[in-house]
Amino acid sequence: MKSNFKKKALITGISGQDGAYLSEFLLKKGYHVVGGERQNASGSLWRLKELKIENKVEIIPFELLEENNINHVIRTEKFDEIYNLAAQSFVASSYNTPLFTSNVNALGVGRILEAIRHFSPSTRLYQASTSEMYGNTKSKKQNEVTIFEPTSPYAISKLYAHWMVSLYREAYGIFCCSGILFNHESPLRGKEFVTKKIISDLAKVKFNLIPCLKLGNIYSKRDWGYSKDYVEAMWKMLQQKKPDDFVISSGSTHTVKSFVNKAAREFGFELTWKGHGIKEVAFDKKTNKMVVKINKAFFRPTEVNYLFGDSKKANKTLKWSPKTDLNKLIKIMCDYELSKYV
Ligand code: NDP
Ligand code: GDR
Repeated sequence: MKSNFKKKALITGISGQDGAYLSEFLLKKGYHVVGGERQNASGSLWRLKELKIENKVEIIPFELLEENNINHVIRTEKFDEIYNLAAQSFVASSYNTPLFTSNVNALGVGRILEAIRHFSPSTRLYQASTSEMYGNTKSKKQNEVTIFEPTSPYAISKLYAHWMVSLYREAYGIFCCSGILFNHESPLRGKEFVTKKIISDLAKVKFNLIPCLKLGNIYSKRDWGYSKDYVEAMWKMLQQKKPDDFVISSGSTHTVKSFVNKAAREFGFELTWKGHGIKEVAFDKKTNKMVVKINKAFFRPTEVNYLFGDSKKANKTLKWSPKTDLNKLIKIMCDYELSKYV
């Protein structure tokens, strides 16, 4: 039942990285947090357990592919706020499942917007947009007015959702915002994403559990921030007087290779790189052991080469700025990884 003292929020994708940190954040603010979880065989809420909040949130079935389920949930629960974090979020997978990705990430958002419009028009919606929508833009820094040039099925699906949010705001007066978030990571990041893969595999190399770390394109640049900082910006967007879109980014950009070098140092490796292209390898200077090698299986059919966000608007309007720089983020992630081995 809805209390007078608490706002009630639905977080879709509660089992994901951002879902966990946003739950923790909203609970601290006194929210009644309802988590939408899709039904699957593993049904894992390990991230909520890790943050020791699994018993503090209410879990309900939620499936972005199922219109009846979405209509029912939004009509009966009358949320103050919905944070739509659910998505097929792995860019590389979207090349193998382009239509499924679109059904979930694009039409799924259309389903939520229609349900809000018809059954709960005063509910505020946060939509998880992405820097991937910029694709290979020529802009040196990307902000809210930079032209989108999406280059993957994932980015195209997210751009549909982004424009639908903008349309429903204009056409129907729904309070809906898109946060254009640049890459953000944490100890709870999914293991298929490059930062977590690098750190988890470097730890395994250190403890001789695997021979080396295998990567694809190490020359793409990403603007990496900390998920725990970024969920605060999501909340701030929904507390504004007027709905709007905001870029959320860290203020620096680095290559994957630079991330590897920094993380390797945390594990006691000093890397020296040799060779070019798929023959490039990194050795540890002290032991001469091969630590990293390139594997063409991890390259994508198209790549986003360079992302660097400009979040001045969020800084000015939301009074939001990142608190954790890349070195600190890497240390947090490496310390967490090492704690599993002691
Ligand atoms: P995760 O991949 O960690 O989490 C995605 C969540 O979506 C999981 O809870 C997953 O459930 C759920 N989900 C997937 N498909 C469906 C479906 N059909 N119906 C209902 N739920 C579904 O993502 P993040 O937490 O990293 O990201 C959150 C959102 O922000 C995503 O939309 C992502 O695209 C977007 N984003 C992320 C950025 C980042 O750097 N992390 C940057 C910009 C945008 P299950 O556990 O069952 O798989
Ligand atoms: P990204 O994140 O595609 O930016 O999407 P990811 O960590 O998967 O890739 C970042 C960059 O690293 C390169 N790369 C590899 N990537 C992975 N996953 N595995 C590898 O072995 C590897 N080797 C090199 C990639 O080619 C890429 O250039 C993330 C997701 O969270 C999206 O949901 C989100 O929208 C964007 O960030 C912003």
